Amino acid sequence: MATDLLLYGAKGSPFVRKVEVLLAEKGLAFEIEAVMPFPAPEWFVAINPAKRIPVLRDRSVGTEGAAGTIPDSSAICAYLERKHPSPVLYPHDAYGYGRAIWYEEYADSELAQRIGLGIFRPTVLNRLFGREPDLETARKTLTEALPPQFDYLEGEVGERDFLLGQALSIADISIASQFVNLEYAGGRIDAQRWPRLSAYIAKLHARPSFAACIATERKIFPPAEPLV
Ligand SMILES: N[C@@H](CCC(=O)N[C@@H](CS)C(=O)NCC(=O)O)C(=O)O
Repeated sequence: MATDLLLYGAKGSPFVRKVEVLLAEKGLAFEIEAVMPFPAPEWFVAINPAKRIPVLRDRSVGTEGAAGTIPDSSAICAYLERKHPSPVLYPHDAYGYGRAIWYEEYADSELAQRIGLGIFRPTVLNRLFGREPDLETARKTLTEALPPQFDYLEGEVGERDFLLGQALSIADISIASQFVNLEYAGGRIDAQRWPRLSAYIAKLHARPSFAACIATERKIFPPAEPLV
């Protein structure tokens, strides 16, 4: 076994990608074992009753059943930060730390709901599973539900490359990961209307950690027609 870290998940999940990017930024080697959650296999439900990917197994802790496993991308990333503190991806000052956790939660709930459930699933996943894409839902989400979120992020990003301080943090990784799914569905951030957000996301996606994930995933999710 070349590495202790085994990630259960599937390509295309923004939560799996979030963990992959964090692992890459920390320079940690890992293996992926494919688990599709629709529906999750029985052995997997036994280690994650939420039936969701990702789950990490640290084989230095346990190799069978639930031993050594941690479900949920946020729990996994927090675990990896504690175990492998360099480079620091959670600010150390109390306020910065609180803000980082807020942005992570915002990405995983508010953005994921709109981009994942409102755009990616009705288009990309429908096509992947041989169903008719629901473009109407996706377009409505992109043009009505997402703009207030883009306005919020445009203001938060300001002139910065990173949301918190001078360095990449879990906040940037979580947010940028959701935007990869928007691109796979043919959704774009209008750079005229949200220039800062659009440049911020583009820079993050160009980092080797994100670029490597995107290059692999592109084989499954080829460029889509623009949604609008
Ligand atoms: N809070 C979880 C969310 C994970 C999640 O929702 N994963 C999706 C795939 S992107 C899933 O497994 N969905 C299965 C389902 O909805 O049944 C995390 O951060 O890991």
